[in-house]
Amino acid sequence: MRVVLRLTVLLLPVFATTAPAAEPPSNPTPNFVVIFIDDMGYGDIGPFGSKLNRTPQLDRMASEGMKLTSFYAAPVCSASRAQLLTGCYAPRVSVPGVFFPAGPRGLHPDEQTVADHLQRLGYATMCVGKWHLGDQRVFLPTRQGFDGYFGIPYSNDMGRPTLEGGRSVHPLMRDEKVAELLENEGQRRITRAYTEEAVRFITRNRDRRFLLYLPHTAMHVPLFPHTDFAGKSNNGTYGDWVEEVDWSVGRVLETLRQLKLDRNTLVLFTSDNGPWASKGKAGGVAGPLRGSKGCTLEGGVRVPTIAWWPGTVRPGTSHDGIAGTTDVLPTLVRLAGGDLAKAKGKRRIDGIDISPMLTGQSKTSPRDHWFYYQGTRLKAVRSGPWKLAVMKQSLGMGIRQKPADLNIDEPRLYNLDEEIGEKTNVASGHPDVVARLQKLVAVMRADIGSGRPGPGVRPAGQVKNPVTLFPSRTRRRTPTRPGKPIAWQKVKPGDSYPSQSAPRIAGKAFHIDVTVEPRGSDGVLIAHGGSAVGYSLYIKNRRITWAIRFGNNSIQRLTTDLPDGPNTRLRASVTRTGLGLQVNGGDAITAKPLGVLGKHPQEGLCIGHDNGNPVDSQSPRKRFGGRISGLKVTVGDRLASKPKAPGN
Ligand SMILES: [Ca+2]
Repeated sequence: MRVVLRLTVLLLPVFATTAPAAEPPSNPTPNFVVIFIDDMGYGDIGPFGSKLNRTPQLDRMASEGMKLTSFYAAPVCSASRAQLLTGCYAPRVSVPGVFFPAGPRGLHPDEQTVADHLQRLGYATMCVGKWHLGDQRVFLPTRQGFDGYFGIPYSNDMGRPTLEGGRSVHPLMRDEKVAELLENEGQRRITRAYTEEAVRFITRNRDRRFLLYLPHTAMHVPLFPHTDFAGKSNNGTYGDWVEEVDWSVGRVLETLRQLKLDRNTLVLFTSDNGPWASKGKAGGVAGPLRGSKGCTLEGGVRVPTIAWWPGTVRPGTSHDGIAGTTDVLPTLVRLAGGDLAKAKGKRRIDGIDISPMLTGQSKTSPRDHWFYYQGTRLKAVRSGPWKLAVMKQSLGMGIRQKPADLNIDEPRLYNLDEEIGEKTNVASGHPDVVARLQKLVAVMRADIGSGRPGPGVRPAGQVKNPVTLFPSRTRRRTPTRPGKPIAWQKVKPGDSYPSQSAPRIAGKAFHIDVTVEPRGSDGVLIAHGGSAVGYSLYIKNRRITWAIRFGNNSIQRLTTDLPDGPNTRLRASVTRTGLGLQVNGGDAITAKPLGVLGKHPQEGLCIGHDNGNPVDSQSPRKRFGGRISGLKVTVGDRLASKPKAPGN
């Protein structure tokens, strides 16, 4: 034993001097863990400068590994996942945007994913988390190279109503079957369940080579940190969930250490797109970058990335070379000893093997340019420090401001080394650089295309009769036919009306008049909608509240004292200038609205109560015991505002 030990000690320095990447791994074909966070911004974790979110595990991961500071994903969820798994820019495989539940399309089953390649090389493969590349059976992870699957197969704001109860639920799948239907609150368990599943998979396969793909449901809105984390961070619910994700990363790395697999495992931590900034406090931040999720500014697609492989990836390092999710497939296949040129079902990919950059064999990235697609449109290209934008760009999904410098089609050139926030157009001073980058754009337009698909595009998968994963009511976003109007002079506490009969308030100004005789009773006076959108006017603890829900995590309230006296006249309103609440004809209290109700609430209108999912969870649950008279909802002009975009 002593001899062996001494030999090891003697040999170590020799490796250290001849191979700057430290000693090679004891087994040349490592395991892989790819942790893919949803909607986490460039500035959301400690290693990338966050002072708000505490991420001790990621701080340690970065101190033991390499930060990749110019690593690119795609602007939205499905596109980003297609890119990571196929090694292609998303529009090449016809996944430019986002898939919805029970849609007919998905990633084509013939595409060769990184899991397909590694499975053929003898790896155990597992996907734990958000799939989002189609929810029809032929599109599921188990048909794309993964031995097993566990997770919610699409975004956590894509719940659908069940057939019986009508409550919105999310399917938690085991392989190809729905194991459980989770209501929103059930999502609080999801990060922990994924983590435990990941730990079990690693432990079970400790004696095999494995690929664990761990695309978390977090940090996508609506935010559901576990109760152990809720309310614990310094940064609201978003910070709570970041801290839970950080805990999860720590659990995975600690499992690898305990099983002595750490020196044999490459772990990549990254995000699928930038932060959903239009969600305000419920979205993350892009740090020094401009833009957010859904756009091709750096903040939309440059993501916080860490590579960790003790003994191979040099600890505490940082690399600014251009790389992206397209490069994961060729890098992992190469490290696993595969040869893409000879691989079965060989297809053209855009990815490049970046292992020399990870292992320290190369100081530069093997990749010298990156193309920025939004949907099918080629919006920009980067080469070295230079980024050329060739079309209009937005600040991100759901952001209405259109800055003049982005809202033009003339090419704009930025030097990202000098100004990472890409604000100063230096095109006029560098016509040669502009011309060189325009040539790159022309080559790509002739291949994948821009707007229209080019010759290098392969089709998405498509099924004829898509079905929901569980028995579900058909969701009609807007009732097709108005129902029988409400006879306001006859309404009384306890009444419920179907959504079709309720006044059409989507996008419009409206006000509610009512006279109440509370008789000391709390209760909802009138409510229309539920946990998605709606309004609720209620009395609680001798206070009147006017609540408007604009989305799952977005509610605005106006509250004032209920005066003494038998009858109180109330007018609650949504107008062009804001929300208002007026008592007995006096001055209204007002607030600027967060938006307008973009769509007609699907749930019914209730008088004197709010059944099902209440609009405001803080409203009283029992029926209003006082008297109501003169109740009426009056709808006015259309407000100049667009409905909110659905989630991605
Ligand atoms: Ca996303």
